[in-house]
Amino acid sequence: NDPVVAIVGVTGAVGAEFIATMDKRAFPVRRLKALASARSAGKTVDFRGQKILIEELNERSFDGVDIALFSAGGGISRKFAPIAVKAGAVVVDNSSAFRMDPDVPLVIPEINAIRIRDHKGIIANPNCSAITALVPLWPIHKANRIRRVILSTYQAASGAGAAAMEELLESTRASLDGRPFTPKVIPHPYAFNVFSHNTAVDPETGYNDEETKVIKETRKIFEDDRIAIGVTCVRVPVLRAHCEAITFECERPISEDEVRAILAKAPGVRIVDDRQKNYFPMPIDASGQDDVLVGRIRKDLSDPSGHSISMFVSADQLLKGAALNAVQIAELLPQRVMA
Ligand code: 11C
Repeated sequence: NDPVVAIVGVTGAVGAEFIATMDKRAFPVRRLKALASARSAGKTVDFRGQKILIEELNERSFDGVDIALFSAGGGISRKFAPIAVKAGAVVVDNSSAFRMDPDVPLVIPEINAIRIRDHKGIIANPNCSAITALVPLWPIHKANRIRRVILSTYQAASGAGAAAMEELLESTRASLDGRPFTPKVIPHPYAFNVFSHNTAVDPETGYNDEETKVIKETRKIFEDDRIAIGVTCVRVPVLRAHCEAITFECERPISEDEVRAILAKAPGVRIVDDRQKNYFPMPIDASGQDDVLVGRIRKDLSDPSGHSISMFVSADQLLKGAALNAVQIAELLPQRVMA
């Protein structure tokens, strides 16, 4: 009675990690349907020693499918997720299409797995910058409510897709060779550069879409509309792990030792915090890892009241930021889905 699983966007950076993550976690699969655009149809992907033929996504793709993992952009999700649900599948959607829909649970299993039971066919996977911050912030928030967060991201190329990762590599090679390079995917020269996140900027607030998502999704996942959040999202020339500098203010005083003790027990968190060796979370260590690495845990010296702590975190954008979180959700789907 193992489920038939469809992956929509199987040739993308997240699609490949869906397959690797299901394999690593021995996720039960009766049959895998590999779905992508017409461009990739007819190619194959490897899954558990088999070559699976990639099929073009169409309106009949979900017949007989129990679980559909989507990562092919908001437009594809908006069109095909309802079709998949109608065909009887439960959709775990990695896009932002349905995240703020009140009928759609927005789930990080370490935080609100319980919300999965409310689904009406679609469960949304949060934005990767939100997941990276919230996995370590949640157990602190539970112990001593966080009333304000200021965070800045250092985001990897993978968040903009496989083509952006390739562009980072290509533009770096061109730069080292002294060759000219015209960006095709990213709106700025990527090699040896840092730029504000490549999503639309609201002309009134000055916040880009990524920043707005972090604010809205945090409030929905924490079920706390009062939490005050300021965010700056920036892209750095790193392949696949995001970093974030986070300062938070709690309702009651909190010490760095208390934060360390809470995080030492927190699921999905690994403390990397060696002041002597100046060794803290780095994308090179977070890449390929399931946990959010947390370090530089220290008192925020700008708040003499003792309510505020700063820290620095890093997590694999393709794993905990996307595929791993989605597969963890799929693992928790009620048995009836698999019947
Ligand atoms: C990035 N976080 O790193 C984005 C990618 O809302 O799911 C994912 C965008 C989203 O650029």
